Amino acid sequence: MHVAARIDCDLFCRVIDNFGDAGVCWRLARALARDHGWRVRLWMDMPEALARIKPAGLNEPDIDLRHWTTLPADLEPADCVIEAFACELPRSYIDAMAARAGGTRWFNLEYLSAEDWVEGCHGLASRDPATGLAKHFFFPGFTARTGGLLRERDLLARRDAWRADAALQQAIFARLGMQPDPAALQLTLFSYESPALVSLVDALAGGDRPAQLWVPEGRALTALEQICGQPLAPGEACQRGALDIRPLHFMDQDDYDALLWHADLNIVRGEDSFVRAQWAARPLLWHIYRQQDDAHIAKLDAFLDRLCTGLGPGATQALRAVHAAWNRDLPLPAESWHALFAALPALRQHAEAWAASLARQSDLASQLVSFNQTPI
Ligand code: TRH
Repeated sequence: MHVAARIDCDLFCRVIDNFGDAGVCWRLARALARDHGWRVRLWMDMPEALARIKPAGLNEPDIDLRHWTTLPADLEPADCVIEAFACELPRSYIDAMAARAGGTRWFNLEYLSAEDWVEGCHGLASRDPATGLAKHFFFPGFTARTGGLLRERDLLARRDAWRADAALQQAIFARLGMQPDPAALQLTLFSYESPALVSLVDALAGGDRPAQLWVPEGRALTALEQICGQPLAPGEACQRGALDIRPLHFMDQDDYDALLWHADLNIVRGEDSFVRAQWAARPLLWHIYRQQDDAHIAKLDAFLDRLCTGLGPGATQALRAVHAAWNRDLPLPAESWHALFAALPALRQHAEAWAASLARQSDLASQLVSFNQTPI
């Protein structure tokens, strides 16, 4: 019997800010290790960002977390080297890759975008001028001609099992200190600061239906403290009319998935929570990471164009209106929020179909593994 040799991988990650860089790299490392049997050395310059999303420790036998500053000058590079988000490898390491007996494969993992140009750039190579070594650009994306999205093999089965099992749900709610009210609209908030947040609070507070807004610690909770004019701490609730604001501790990444599975509307941001909200198959509002020259607006529109295909005109308009206000710092009248709340059943149905269609694509780690096997 032929036993395939295990692939060793060096995955390099620099944390620019927040948690997305660490969050994406951790998910990729875990999918490569668990789903594909790779051994991963994860080199991070700020392991403390990872510690926030894995507070109980990493506990992954095939992932070896190393601090970037401890990278030895004479390190033997791995079979496959992934540089996340153009984080720039040390010169000595690139030279060692070029000199490595048996060769090495080198990928740059790019940021996610729904824009059309991604298809033309995915898989292209550039050569290191000093050594001639090829580096391939690996673009995540939403179409078959991109590198796909991070989705571990068992994710959707775990999501569906959790949704079907009240005891599993209660276990997570108890761990997170949550008491969801079945009569209340359930929302989660993990965004950056936006002037539209105050209009959301007002619309929910003045609504006919009770609502619970679950808010993990961080920038959005701090913004809410200013809106409410009082400190908000995990474990405490703050009532404003029909709205019950529930601060939560920043939680393990896997528990955050379950929170997204639970809610009727998830307000998410950046890259990783944005993708996870899509796998939750529930309506989402995306606060995109702001870029210079408003480059993020083209990215946002490209995503909404894809997402809204096949969605009815009323729900499309409601979804676009709240995205425009939230991301362009525009005022948002209460009617626009109420239009969104009214559209939630249609948006949920659409989110289920959207997640199912995305799940027909090969996931990012599987595509990277296949790419790694193709001869250059
Ligand atoms: O934190 P983000 O804003 O991260 C990023 C970075 O800013 C990065 O520089 C930028 O390039 C990128 O966005 C686009 O948002 P994101 O990507 O959603 O990452 C958040 C991570 O935190 C994600 O892995 C989920 C995790 N998380 C937890 O583990 N526990 C929690 O309680 C919450 C709310 C999130």
